[in-house]
Amino acid sequence: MQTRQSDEVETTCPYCGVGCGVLAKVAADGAICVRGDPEHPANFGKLCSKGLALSETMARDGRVLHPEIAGERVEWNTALDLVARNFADTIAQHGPDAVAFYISGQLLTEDYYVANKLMKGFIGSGNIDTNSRLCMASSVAGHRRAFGEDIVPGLYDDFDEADLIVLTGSNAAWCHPILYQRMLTARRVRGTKIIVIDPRRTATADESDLHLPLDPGTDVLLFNGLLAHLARVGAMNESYVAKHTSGFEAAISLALADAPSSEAVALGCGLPVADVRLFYDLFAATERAVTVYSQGVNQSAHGTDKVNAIINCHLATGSIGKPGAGPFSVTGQPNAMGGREVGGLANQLAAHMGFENGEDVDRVARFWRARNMARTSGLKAVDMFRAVGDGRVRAIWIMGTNPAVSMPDSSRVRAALKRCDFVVVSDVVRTDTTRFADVLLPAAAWGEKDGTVTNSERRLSRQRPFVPTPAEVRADWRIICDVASRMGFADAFEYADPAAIFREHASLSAFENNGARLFNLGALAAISNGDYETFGPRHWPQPNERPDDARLLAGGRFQTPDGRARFIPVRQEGVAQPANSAFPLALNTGRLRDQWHTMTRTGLVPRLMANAPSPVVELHSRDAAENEMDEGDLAYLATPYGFARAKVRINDGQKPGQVFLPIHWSGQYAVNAGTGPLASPVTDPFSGQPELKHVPLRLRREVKAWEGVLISRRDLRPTGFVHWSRHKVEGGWVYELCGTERPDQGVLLAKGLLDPAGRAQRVEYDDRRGQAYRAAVTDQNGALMEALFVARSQQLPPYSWLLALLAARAPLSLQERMAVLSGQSPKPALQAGRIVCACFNVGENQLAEAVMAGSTTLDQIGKLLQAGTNCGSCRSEIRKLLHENSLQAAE
Ligand SMILES: Nc1nc2c(c(=O)[nH]1)N[C@H]1C(S)=C(S)[C@@H](COP(=O)(O)OP(=O)(O)OC[C@H]3O[C@@H](n4cnc5c(=O)[nH]c(N)nc54)[C@H](O)[C@@H]3O)O[C@H]1N2
Ligand SMILES: Nc1nc2c(c(=O)[nH]1)N[C@H]1C(S)=C(S)[C@@H](COP(=O)(O)OP(=O)(O)OC[C@H]3O[C@@H](n4cnc5c(=O)[nH]c(N)nc54)[C@H](O)[C@@H]3O)O[C@H]1N2
Ligand code: SF4
Ligand SMILES: [Mo]
Repeated sequence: MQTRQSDEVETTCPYCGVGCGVLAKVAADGAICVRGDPEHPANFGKLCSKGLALSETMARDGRVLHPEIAGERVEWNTALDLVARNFADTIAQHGPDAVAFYISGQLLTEDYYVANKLMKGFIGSGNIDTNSRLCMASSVAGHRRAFGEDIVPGLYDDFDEADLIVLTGSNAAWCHPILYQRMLTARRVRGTKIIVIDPRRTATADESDLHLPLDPGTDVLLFNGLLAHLARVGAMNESYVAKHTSGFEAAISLALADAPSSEAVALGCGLPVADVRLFYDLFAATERAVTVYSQGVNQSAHGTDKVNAIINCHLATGSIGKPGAGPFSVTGQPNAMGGREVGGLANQLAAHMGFENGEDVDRVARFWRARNMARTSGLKAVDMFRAVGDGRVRAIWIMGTNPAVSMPDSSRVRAALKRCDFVVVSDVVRTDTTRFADVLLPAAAWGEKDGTVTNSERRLSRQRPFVPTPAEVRADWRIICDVASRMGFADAFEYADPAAIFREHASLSAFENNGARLFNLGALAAISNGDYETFGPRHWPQPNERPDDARLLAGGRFQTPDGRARFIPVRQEGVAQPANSAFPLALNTGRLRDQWHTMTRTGLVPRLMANAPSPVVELHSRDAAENEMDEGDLAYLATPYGFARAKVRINDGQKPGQVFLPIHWSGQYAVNAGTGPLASPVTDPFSGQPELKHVPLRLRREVKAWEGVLISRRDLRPTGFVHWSRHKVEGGWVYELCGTERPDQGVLLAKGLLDPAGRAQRVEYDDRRGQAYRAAVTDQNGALMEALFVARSQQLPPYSWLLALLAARAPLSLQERMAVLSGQSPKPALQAGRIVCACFNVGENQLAEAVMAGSTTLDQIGKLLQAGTNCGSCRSEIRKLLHENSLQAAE
C-alpha cells in the first residue's frame, strides 16, 4: 500500500472509537479523496464503509453557516454577547447550578477540555455531562470500582495475540468493523476462538465459533457462573489473587450463591447448558483470553455490575494487561476516551481526578486558578434534562449531540427544551435538536477541525484540517473561549490555538501527579507548536519519568489506596422493567452497519443508505404470527414512554419475545420511527447510564390502506402522513409513504407533495375512483424532476427503475414518459438490487447473477465483484446469499 503522499493530510476518522487513520486531500479538480492511512496502527490502511464514504459527507447542504438568534441570521458578536449575558444573568439570579452544558464525544479533546474548565472551574457547577453518559459511563464506573481509576488495560495488539476472544454486548462486525476484521485474521492465523454473547444473532455472531443468545440483562449471572466455575475447576491464579487483589471471598460467595451450577446459569440465562459449559471450559483452559464489551453491557440498569462481573473473572485468572488477555471495553465515539481524560462527565474532574477527593478538587482549582471551583458532582444526562423540564436548570448549551433524538424518553426531553428559558446549540448541521435553539452556533466540521482524539486503546491521534472552514463557522474550542471571555474569564481562556490548550491539558495530567494517576501526558506538557503539528499516533500514558509503557496494570499494581484491584461482589438482578400483560414484549435497540447515530452525515450518502433504506423493526416469526404480521407490514410499537412505527422484518435471529429497532431514524429522515421516545430513562445506580437495551413493548399491525413513493430532487419533510421515511439517492431523494386513510384520501395527501411550481410540466394518471395515481414532473429540458406513485396497499408498482432517470438528468423519451404513467419499467435491465457491499456498491442481484454463473465462495465473489474484500462487514450477508442462491441454482 502506498505511503503518504506529500499532498495528503494525516487525520483520524470521526466515527467510531477504533480511531482509524485517514489520509485526505483535495484533488486538483476540487474533489475530496480519502483513504486509509497504511501507517496508522489502528487500521494499517483499511477503512470500513463509513470511513470510505467520508468525502461524500462533506457537502455544504444542510450546514449551519452563520450564527442565528431565534432563527434569524446575526453577527457572531451579537450571538456570543447574548449567550454570555444570559448565562451570567441566570447564574447571578439563580446560582451556578441553574445552568448546564450537555456535550459530546464528537468534540476534540481541546474543545472538551475548555468546556469542562469553564463549567467546573469558572461557572462553579458540576452541571456538564456528555452523551458518553449514554455510552461509556458504566465502563468508567466499573473500572473505577475495580482498578481505582478509569483504565482500559489492553491494546489492539491483544486481538492479534489472543487465543480466545469473548465479545459480549458487542456487534463489532458492524460497530467496530476494522477491529473485528483483525479478530477474524487472528482466527485464521492462530486459530483464535471467538465467542459472542448477545441476545440477537448478529453479523458478529454469524462469524463466531459459539453464539450464546442469552436472555437480555442476564450477563451478571453468566459471568458469576464463570467465576464460580474458575474457582471450582482450579483455573484461578491463586497467587495473583492473593498478592494483587482484595475482596475475593465476598465476590466468590455471592457468585456461588447466585450461580451454583452451570445448569442454574443455563436456566437463568435461557441458554443450552452444553453451550454454557463449552464457554466456561474454553475460558478456563485458555490463558490468553480477551473479553470485549460494549453497549449490551454498558447500556443497562445494571451495567456497572455487568462490567465488574466480567472484570472479576479476569482478576481471578490474573489476566489484566497481559499480552493477548484482559477485559477490553471498546469505546463508541471517536473521542469518548478523550472526554474521559478531561473529565467531561458530571461526576468527574479533569485529568482522572474526582470530586470524592477534596485534595483533587483543590489541586485542579489551584492549577486552573479557578475563579469559582465546583465542589460536587453535577447532574447526569437523564437528571439534567429532568431539571431542565422542571425549571431547575434555566439555560443549557448543547454541543455536538442530538438529544432530541438520542436521549431515552425523548418526548420528555423535547418538552423540556421547549419550556427552557434559554437553549444554545452548537452543531454543524440542522437537526431535531437545533429546532429548539434560541441561539444556534455554527461549528467547524470534520476536515476543518484541528485537535486530538483518543481511541479505544488509549491512542491519541490528530484530526487535522484539509479544507478551509467556511467564513462564519468557528471551532468549538474558540466558541467556548469567546463566551468565557465575555463572562469575565478572559485571562483563563486566552489560547492562541489548540496546541496551547493541549499543553495545558497535558500539564494538568502531570501536575502533582507522582504516580497517583496513571493518566499522565507529562512528556507532552511543553510540546511545541511544530511538534504538535507533526504529532503521530501514540498511547497514553506519556509520563516524564519513565518510557512509554503502553500496556497498563500488567505489573499487578492498581490505583487503589492499598494498590490492590478490587473484586466487586455482584448479584444478578431482574431486568429493570419486566414485560407485563400490557407490554408483553421487550424492545432492544442498537446500530446498523452503514449508519452513524442520528444520520446527520451518513444519511447524505446514497450507498450508505442503500443496504437499509428505511426504518425496519425485526421480530421473531412466532411474534409476527401472534400479532398477525407479515414481512413488510407496518407495525405500531408502544412502550410505557412513547410510540413509533416501522416496517416489519421477520428474523429468527431474534429470540421470541424480543424485538429490535435501530436507533438511527430522526425527524429529518422519517416520522415517528426513532427509538428515543420508546426508550427507558431508568438508569444504573452507580453510573447513571440509562437502560437503552430493554424496555417493555407491545405492537400491533397498522392496517395500511395505501402506499406511495415520491422520487424527487427536493429536500422535503412531509407532514400529515401516518408514516413516511426518506433516503438519499443519486440526484435526489426517495420518500416512502403510506397511510391508514382511504386510498383516495392518500392520493390527495400525496399529491400535495408534488412541486406546485412544476404544474406546467406535469403529466399525470389518475384512475377514475381515485385509488391510484401516477405523475411525473419534468424540468425545462424535459428531464425528470420528480415522480409520484400512489396505489392501494400491496399494489404499488416497482419503482427502482425511476432512480436511474432521476440520476441521469436527461430529457425523458416519450416511451419513458409513458412508462411513468403506466407504472411499468420501459426495459427490464438488471438493476444492482439492494446494496450489500457498501464499500464497492455491489447489490444482491449482481451477487445472485455471480452465483448463477458459478461462483460458490466468498473468495470467488471477491475476485469477481470486489464485494466483501475491503472492510468485510458484509461478508456474513454475502455468505447467506451464497447459500440461498446456490440452493436455488441447484433446484
Ligand atoms: N455502524 C455504526 N458503528 C458504530 C456506531 C454507529 O452508530 N453505527 N456508533 C458507535 C458508538 S457511539 C457506539 S457506543 C458503539 C456501540 O457498539 P455496540 O455496542 O457493538 O452496538 P449496539 O448495536 O448498540 O449494541 C450491541 C449489542 O448489544 C446487544 N445486547 C442487548 N442487550 C444485551 C444484553 O443484555 N446482554 C448482552 N450481552 N448483549 C445485549 C444487542 O443485541 C446488540 O447487538 O458503536 C460505535 N460504532
Ligand atoms: N435507544 C437508544 N438510544 C441511544 C443508544 C442506543 O443504543 N439505544 N446509544 C447511545 C449512544 S452510545 C450514543 S454515543 C448516542 C449518540 O447520540 P448523539 O450524540 O445524539 O448522535 P449523533 O448523531 O452522533 O449527534 C452528534 C451531533 O453532533 C454534530 N457534530 C458532529 N461533529 C461536531 C463538531 O465537531 N462540533 C459540533 N458542535 N457538532 C458536531 C452532528 O452534526 C450531530 O448533530 O446515542 C445514544 N442513544
Ligand atoms: S472502523 Fe470505520 S467508522 Fe470506525 S474509525 Fe475505522 S473507518 Fe471509521
Ligand atoms: Mo456511543
